[in-house]
Amino acid sequence: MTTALEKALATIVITFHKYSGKEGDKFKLNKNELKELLMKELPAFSSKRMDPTEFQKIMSDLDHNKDNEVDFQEFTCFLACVSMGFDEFFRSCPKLPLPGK
Ligand SMILES: [Ca+2]
Repeated sequence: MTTALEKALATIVITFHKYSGKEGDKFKLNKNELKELLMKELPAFSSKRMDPTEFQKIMSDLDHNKDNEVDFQEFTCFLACVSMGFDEFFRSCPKLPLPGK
């Protein structure tokens, strides 16, 4: 049996590789791949923030080791930050939305 959390972890890995495998180093996201991932997989997060200057800032914030690519570790740091934002948001809700409900 797979739990919701296990599925979520698998989804993170699968989603990363779905985009990282498109161009160049298949284990890292380049600018194009990161942009596509954000627009398709996190539209609420990316919709208003994707002008070239803002995107360059996001890319540079995520790219800790400054190799112009976002590896899985850098990506999961970003997801941790997004998760913390979600946590703060849901604390103000009377009831947490549970998977499958
Ligand atoms: Ca990097």
